[in-house]
Amino acid sequence: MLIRHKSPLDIQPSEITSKSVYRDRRRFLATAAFAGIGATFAPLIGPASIALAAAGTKGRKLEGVIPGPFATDEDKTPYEDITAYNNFYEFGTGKTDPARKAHTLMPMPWKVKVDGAAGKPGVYDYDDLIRPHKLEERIYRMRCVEAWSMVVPWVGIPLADIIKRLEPAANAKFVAFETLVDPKQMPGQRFGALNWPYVEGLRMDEAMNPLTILAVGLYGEEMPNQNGAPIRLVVPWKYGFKSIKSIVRIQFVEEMPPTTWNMAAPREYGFYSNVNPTVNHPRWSQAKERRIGDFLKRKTLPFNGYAEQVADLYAGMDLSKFY
Ligand SMILES: Nc1nc2c(c(=O)[nH]1)N[C@H]1C(S)=C(S)[C@@H](COP(=O)(O)O)O[C@H]1N2
Ligand SMILES: [Mo]
Repeated sequence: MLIRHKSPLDIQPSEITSKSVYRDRRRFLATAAFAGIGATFAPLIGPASIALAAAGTKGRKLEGVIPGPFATDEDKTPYEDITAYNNFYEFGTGKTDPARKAHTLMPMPWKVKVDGAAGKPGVYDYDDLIRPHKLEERIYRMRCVEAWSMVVPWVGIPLADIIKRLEPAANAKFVAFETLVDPKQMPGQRFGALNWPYVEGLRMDEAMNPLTILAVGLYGEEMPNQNGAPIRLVVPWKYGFKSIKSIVRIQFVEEMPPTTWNMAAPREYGFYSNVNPTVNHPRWSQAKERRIGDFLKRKTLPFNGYAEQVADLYAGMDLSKFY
């Protein structure tokens, strides 16, 4: 295993302060031990160079990122956890599979097909889809249906801005998304853990809500493969599985589209999948969650704490029925 060396002069203060040096240090020590580097050397290296050594494999910095309108001030989950503990069944069902295996995904060049009831259908290059927009940082709480959560500084674009450019027709009531299918790049697709492609969908008003983004990075850097490079959805008031990764198709449709987890287990996962502490999963409680890195659990909030922004979307709906 190689450790990439960088001059200590290259380091940006933000690289040290925005990420957990402690985690970097742990990771470096593990790497050093694995590489057969005497652990006795580690204490001689200052925290900055330790962070640098661990930073060797991180993505490229994204330019021109502006602060977005929504940013929780809770502690951000360290980069190392956001990129090491993932659900991305295209690379296996284990939480560490994506980090270990997603290097075979080739996020560039990348094309997204836009079809259905759109005034501007077509096959868009990543650049055509993304470049006309300003990149924003959105620091969101993310809540997995498995009752763990993270705080992620995403970089992305309001989905509403992209949808407006694609000119959906009046009869477009839902937006459907699809993930890439290519077992060469996504070895987990050789197995039938789920039906491929992974598909998801939103009602048009959910898709147009200002909280909903198409994310292209995190911590100011390009999206790591395991987090859904190069483009993934982020819908912070819904359980994590709605936030579909590595999107290759956006389709405007009239009827509610099928969704992967609803098809896999309809009794357990509905279309809406709003975070709701009062509606338990048939096999476990949803009242609490463990924030990655915390010891104690915390209470889960209705709509994951975003009720003020989104509760109106569901006025008059029985959310125990439309789960
Ligand atoms: N294509 C695809 N998208 C996916 C998944 C997946 O298996 N395949 N897992 C989902 C689930 S269950 C969660 S919790 C989030 C995890 O995102 P993260 O790894 O960036 O934290 O991705 C979601 N998007
Ligand atoms: Mo999830």
